[in-house]
Amino acid sequence: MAETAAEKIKKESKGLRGTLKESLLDEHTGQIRESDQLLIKFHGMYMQDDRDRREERAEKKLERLYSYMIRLRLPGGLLSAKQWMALHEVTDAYTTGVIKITTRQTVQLHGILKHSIKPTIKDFDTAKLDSIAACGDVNRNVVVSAHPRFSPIHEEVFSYAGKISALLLPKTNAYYEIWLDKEKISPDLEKDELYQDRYFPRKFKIAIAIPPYNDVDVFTNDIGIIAIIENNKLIGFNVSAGGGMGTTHGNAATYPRLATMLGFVAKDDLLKVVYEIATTQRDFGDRADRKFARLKYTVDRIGIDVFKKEVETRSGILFQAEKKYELTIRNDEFGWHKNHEGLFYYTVFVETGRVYDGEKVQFKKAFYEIAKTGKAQFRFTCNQNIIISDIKPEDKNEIEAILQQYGVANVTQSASPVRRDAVACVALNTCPLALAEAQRYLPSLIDKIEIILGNYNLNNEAVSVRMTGCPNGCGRPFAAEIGFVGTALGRYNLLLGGDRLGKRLNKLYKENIDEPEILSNLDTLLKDFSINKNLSESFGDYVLRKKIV
Ligand code: SRM
Ligand code: SF4
Repeated sequence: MAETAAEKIKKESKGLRGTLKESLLDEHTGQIRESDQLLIKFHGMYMQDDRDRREERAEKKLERLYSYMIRLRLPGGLLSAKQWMALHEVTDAYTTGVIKITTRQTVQLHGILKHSIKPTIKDFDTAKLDSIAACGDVNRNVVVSAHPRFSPIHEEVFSYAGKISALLLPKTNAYYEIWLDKEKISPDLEKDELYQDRYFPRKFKIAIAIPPYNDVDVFTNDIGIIAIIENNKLIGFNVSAGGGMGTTHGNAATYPRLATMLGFVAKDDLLKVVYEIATTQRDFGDRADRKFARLKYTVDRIGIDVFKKEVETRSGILFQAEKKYELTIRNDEFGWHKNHEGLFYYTVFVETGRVYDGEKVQFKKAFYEIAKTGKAQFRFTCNQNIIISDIKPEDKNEIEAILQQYGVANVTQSASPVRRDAVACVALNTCPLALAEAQRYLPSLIDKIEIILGNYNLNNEAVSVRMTGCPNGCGRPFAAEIGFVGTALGRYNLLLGGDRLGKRLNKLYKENIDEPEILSNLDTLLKDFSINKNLSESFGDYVLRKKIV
């Protein structure tokens, strides 16, 4: 079968350079050339337009209001105080003003005009931040359980996020040449054994979980790695492959999938095995149809045993039987906690990951003030929240006072369990693929779900609710107890029966329903649940036991 147009663009891109330099210089349009729209993703950016203003612009016969979204590469999601200040200042100078924490432990900034891209990247570079490979057919941001330095093992495992990110980073110098005006280096020096000139068939994602935490939703990744700790020592990792969420409405051949366990490897063998899983996907992945190009389809097409054997042959490492582990927590642990070294950290609830200054809460002011003290670091979680971390006991009161002053502590303490654990993707107005609202709508739907829960004495139920504006699954809705997947403006598929820990997918319950239907369905289900649930049974487990889906 013929390869896709994307394959041709990658091969002819001269190391992801394409005509990006020329596109940037064209002052007649806010757009960049079509082929560059694919290539710019490999540099961590997307061309978008304000969908709220499409009609108005069309009436005025103006081109769409084009701008760019940038996503940082931040393995493990850690920012120093200085880097937070740089992020804040870049946000205010060039973007919509909102810092969006993503479901992969990093941030996105929206609304950057074409002429502001280079200054944005330059400022990030000064702060030792980059957006290389944050998007595109490459390995994306490597995520790792966020709870900071909970034990000495956390630090050791955390370091693997950086190592894997570096191992799988494209070798091309294009980012530095195009955005930072650095010297062109000899093509020989940028020979890329891993990506060659074709890169991966599709995006590629890796997560590392540190039991008992599964805040990274490890099984939804192309490679899901679980740290195995025995007698307080990291001995190695269980490695799984073939997770992914994206589906297409009406195409039954597409499906969400949880990764399949391959087995255990010693810690010194992890990088080799990860590398060869990646090369196997590079060589066996479908390059004729992007819908089926993710590793999950490769694994199912060639069979897990063949896939595993191929990785073993390439790496020279045999997978051992998987080791025992237990994942018991997926949500973030809000408020103050102390780690093994006596340092404090505070997990802030940031609804749908939007860091902004509003009437009730001023996240940006608070975090900027905290960063200015230089007495804390910032860690993002895959649940779109933020951990103010590594605070010495003598500095705790000062940080607490800032969190109080700007309403941050209050927002965190007063939110209900269902709200605190809910996740929504970006969707409208920037996502070109959105069919329905998500982050702009979920908070008001949660208000109504809270009332239903309250009516049945379920206020303390931390039911996991996730919403996305389309079936691509950016908020991992298929791994929630209650998943909403947008089908059209104001309409969603309702999926039920996933578990709270990310070990079981949910199933379609009702198709294409609007808010009144959503609420009446939930009312009936939650009422029955409150009457018939077993002691400490979760809603997802109840739905399954009662064969509701
Ligand atoms: Fe995503 C595409 C936002 C995590 C599956 N995702 C997009 C784009 C870039 C739309 C586009 O292609 O033009 C969205 C940009 C919206 C905007 O305006 O900002 C977008 N994805 C996001 C974020 C920001 C959602 C959020 O609100 O946090 C997340 C950024 C993560 C990051 O920092 O790297 C985000 N996307 C995910 C996840 C969750 C995860 O990785 O843990 C998934 C499901 C897991 C997976 O990959 O299978 C996900 N995004 C997709 C897909 C479907 C991929 C597929 O296999 O079919 C697309 C569409 C595509 O690739 O064609 C997509
Ligand atoms: Fe956009 Fe769909 Fe991803 Fe939401 S799930 S951000 S609507 S691509």
